[in-house]
Order: sequence, then structure tokens, then C-alpha cells
Amino acid sequence: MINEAICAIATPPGTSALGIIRVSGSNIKKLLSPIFSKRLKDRAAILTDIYDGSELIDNVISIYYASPRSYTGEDIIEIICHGNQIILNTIIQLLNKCGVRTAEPGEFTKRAFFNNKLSLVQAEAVADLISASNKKALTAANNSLSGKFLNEINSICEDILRIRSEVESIINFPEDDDAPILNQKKLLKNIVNILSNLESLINNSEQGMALNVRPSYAVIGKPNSGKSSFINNLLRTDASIVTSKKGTTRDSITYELTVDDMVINIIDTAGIHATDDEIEREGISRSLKSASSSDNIIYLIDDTVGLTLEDQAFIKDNNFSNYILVFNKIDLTKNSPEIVTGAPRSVYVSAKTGDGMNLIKEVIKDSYQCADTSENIFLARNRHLQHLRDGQAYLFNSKHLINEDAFDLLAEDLRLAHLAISAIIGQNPTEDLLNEIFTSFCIGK
Ligand SMILES: Nc1nc2c(ncn2[C@@H]2O[C@H](COP(=O)(O)OP(=O)(O)OP(=O)(O)O)[C@@H](O)[C@H]2O)c(=O)[nH]1
Ligand SMILES: [Mg+2]
Repeated sequence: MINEAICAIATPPGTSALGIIRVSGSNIKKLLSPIFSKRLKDRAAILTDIYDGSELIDNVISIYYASPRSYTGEDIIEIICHGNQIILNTIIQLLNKCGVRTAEPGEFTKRAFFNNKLSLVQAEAVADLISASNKKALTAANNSLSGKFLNEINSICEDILRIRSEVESIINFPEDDDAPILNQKKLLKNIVNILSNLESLINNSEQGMALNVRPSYAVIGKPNSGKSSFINNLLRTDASIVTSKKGTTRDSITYELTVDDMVINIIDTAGIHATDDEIEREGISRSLKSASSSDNIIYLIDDTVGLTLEDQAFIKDNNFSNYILVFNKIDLTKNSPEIVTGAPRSVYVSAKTGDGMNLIKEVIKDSYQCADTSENIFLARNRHLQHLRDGQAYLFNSKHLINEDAFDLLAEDLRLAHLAISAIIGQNPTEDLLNEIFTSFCIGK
């Protein structure tokens, strides 16, 4: 299949020391030779100028990877230029002028898949590797990328196939005296075995699924309890406006917070109270939306006021379940920074002095400790789990058919189990599935 050449900026937007542009296609070395002042060589980093006609654009490093030894399996040229967005855009425009079109999101990886450089599961793992928000998620994505997940799936498929051929040979020679006799006990044992392997694969995949989602924390509370100060302290910047006026924050704003090797979303919200101000009312309705869509809630209380009946009623009316109480401003009340266990847990802090703020990080880390067996955890997706569970259901059903001598039905269930699990590998993926997988990528990958 001859593909048009494609190009994309592979580095994030903004200013940086270096920026990278990728080009993939057939014969691109010849096509692009007029723009480089030096000849490119396979797998060599060449320091060269880039020209648009007689106009010098930048001095860059260019690496050429000849097909098929490249990420996509096609010829690839990587241009490492200065990390200035204007330079990057100018080079992209120059490439477009040469007949290289700008790539769609995930198009490089899609080509790698079509050129058998990656399996579908590995392509999905590439996207997960890029977006992994913690170290365990990285390990799990690498486990999927390195083919461990694929090996497990293949091995289960082979086991099912073995049983299928046994059962189908019985169906195909029912009247034949020499037909093989089905050893029902052995068959049952094999199916139970596969079910148990499937069970542990599902468990590991479920844990991997949890790693794939970035946890979110909404900081909720009355005006002036110190929500914005609390978030600023965690972020170590003046991200949100803080004033002594009630109702300073009017909108829900999401920030990224790194806690050790994990990234979470933390959301500053408008203070909750009864008000006639239309803007504030809209802000409060957004706070409630943030609370209900977050995995966790940090309910902040001004310690000089304490937990009021109003707070309690609010928490109850809104059915908060996964929340902690944080008593802020202990510099004024002289309470000690501490975590008080209970349901819910209470943490005493001062966003002003920073006392107790490390305890908040402890609580966040605690909630996301998963069993440290990341060796076997795969960064699975919903699609994988659904197929694994379908396969499990068919196999479970087939177990009961053995003793009923219902071999036709048994064979059918085994076939369906096999089909469900092998769909993960995507031997015959539909266009919709491919689109769903590849459009979730960033451009340039
Ligand atoms: N002494 C003391 N003052 C604090 C502390 N945290 C916040 N404040 C003060 O409390 C006031 C309100 O702080 P904000 O962070 O704006 O409170 P908020 O909950 O975001 O308020 P709204 O956005 O209006 O809902 C400001 O004057 C802060 O300086 C603290 O730990 N100790
Ligand atoms: Mg605020």
C-alpha cells in the first residue's frame, strides 16, 4: 500500500530547547533532499541547514531511518530543530509545500500497525505510555507494550483452541467407530484451568485499568475557608486568587498536582453558601458538578469556625461518600497538625504556614496504593476487559454442557469464547475500532 507522506510536530507546544518534527512515507529522502544542505544517511545524525528556496530556516539535526527499520515501517526522517514554535510551523509549512501532508492524531502508530510493526494491543499501550500519570501506570503500559499481555492472551487462545479441536473432532465423527472418545473429566479440568488463568488476567487488567485513570480531588467548602490558599500551597505557586473577601473564586479550575511519582487533578471551586448573586450561584452549581464528577472530595473547614450543622447538612444532602475533612488555619487555633482517623478522616493543617500540608500528600498517596505487583499488571482498557469477561462467561457456560453430552452446544460456546478473547488481539479489527483507538493519540505519534 502506497501511503502519502505525512509530517507532524512530535514535541508539545510552547518554547523549549529542542523541537522535533517527524516525517514518514515512501522515498521521502529523495523528495526532501532539496530542503537540506547535506545528504542524509541511514541511521546517522546529520547536522544540516534547512532551506526554503534560498531562505535559511534553521540549523538542525536530521536522522533518516530507511524502511523497514523504522517506527512506522516506512522511511522516516526526524528533524530536530530549535524549540521555537515559529520555526517548527515554518518547517511544517515547507514540508506541506513539498507534498507532505500534516498527519492525523495517531497516524504514525496506525501505519506501524498496518506494517506489522506493532499489534493492536501494543499500539494501545503506546498511547497509554504517553498519557501515564504515575510510575506504576508506566510499568503496566510497558508490560503491555513489551508483549507480556499479548503472550497471556495468545496462550489462553491456544488452550481454548486445543479443546475446541478435541470437541469438534467428536462432533465430526459421531458415527465412526474409530472416533476419539471425549475424556470429560480431562476436558472439565482443562476448562477450569483456563478459567482460573482468565480470572487472574482479569484481576491484573482491572488493577491496570485503575492505574490508567488520573485521580481527581475537588476541594469544596464555605467561602473563605481557604480552598484557594490550600491549593496554592500544594502547587507551590499563586495559581488561584486569594483574598479576604468571601466569594473570590467564581469558577471550578482544575490544576495538575504531582505527588511523588503520581499526577492527580485538583480542582479549586467556588465557596458554597446561600447567595442571591447570580454569578456566585452559577459558581456554586459548578462546584457541585465538580464534587459529583471527582473521585475524591476534600471538604475544607475554617478551623476557627469548626464543622457547622450547615456543613454537615450539605455533606449529607449531596451524598458525599469518598471525602476527607480538612480543618484549615490551625495557625490561628493552635491545634496541632495531625491526621485523626475515623470515618471520615480529619486532617489539621495551615495553608498559610504549610503546617500539616505534607499529611495531605500522605492521605492522597494512601488512597492510591495498590498491591505492589506491577510486574504482572497490564494497562488494560475497557475494550479488553469486556472481551475477557465475555470469554469468561462462555467458558463458564461450556463447563456445564460437558456432563449433558451437549457437544454441539459445547463446541459453539468454546468457539464464542475463543472469538471474544482473540478480538483483543484484533486480527480482524473493524474500521470503527481502529478509528476509536488511533484518534485518541496525540498528533505526531
Ligand atoms: N491565618 C490563616 N489564614 C488563612 C489560611 N488559609 C487561608 N487564609 C486566609 O483566608 C482568606 C480566604 O482565603 P482563600 O484561600 O481565598 O479562601 P477560599 O476558600 O478560596 O475562598 P472563596 O474563593 O471565597 O470561596 C484569605 O485572607 C487567606 O489569606 C490559613 O491557614 N491561616
Ligand atoms: Mg477561592
